[in-house]
Amino acid sequence: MEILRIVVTGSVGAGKTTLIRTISEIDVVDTDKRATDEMADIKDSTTVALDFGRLTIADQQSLHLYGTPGQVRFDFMWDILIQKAHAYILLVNAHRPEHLRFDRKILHFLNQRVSIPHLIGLTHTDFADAWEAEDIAIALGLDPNNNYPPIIQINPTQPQSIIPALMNLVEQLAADVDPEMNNCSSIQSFGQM
Ligand SMILES: Nc1nc2c(ncn2[C@@H]2O[C@H](COP(=O)(O)OP(=O)(O)OP(=O)(O)O)[C@@H](O)[C@H]2O)c(=O)[nH]1
Ligand SMILES: [Mg+2]
Repeated sequence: MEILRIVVTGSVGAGKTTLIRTISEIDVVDTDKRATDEMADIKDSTTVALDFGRLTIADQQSLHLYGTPGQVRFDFMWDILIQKAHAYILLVNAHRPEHLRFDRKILHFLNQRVSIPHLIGLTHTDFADAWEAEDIAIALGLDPNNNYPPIIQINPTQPQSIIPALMNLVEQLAADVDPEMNNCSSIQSFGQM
């Protein structure tokens, strides 16, 4: 069985735990605890260590999804989780521009640590005043002349919205291993999910 470990990271309330709960085929192992500080204004609970879920994408291939905490006090978990990751998704809440500075910090940190396939998943784009992808790219410090990662809208509450993002990562991974592999069977069957 081939296991691809995918880290789902991003700031508080971006939708990391929700994404993993929505797509996982097993009961998610989560470490959400009741929020007691200023976080309580945003939502009731927050991840303090990690989330874990699994999705089988082909006969002998599955994705193991690891969600990080979003709060800065648990930032050491980003380091622990990213070391063994094959790819990662940075979820960015397009409706909370005040979190973009922190998202930029996570992105910078991860790219210093690893060089692996990744993408930016924009959440909360259903809010009328959500930021546009181009503005978020600028705020994250992405350089348009320097081939930046895919930016994909994701609604973490909807499996159909999550699958294209996961497919994109699997395709990036396959292309890294062998540029001819974009036609491999797991990608084709995954696309039909
Ligand atoms: N309307 C809307 N709600 C969303 C979207 N994405 C996530 N949510 C909601 O936002 C909240 C996000 O909560 P979590 O999934 O716990 O967020 P998290 O990123 O795990 O947060 P921490 O663990 O605290 O860092 C949930 O209530 C989701 O249902 C979206 O795209 N649109
Ligand atoms: Mg969480």
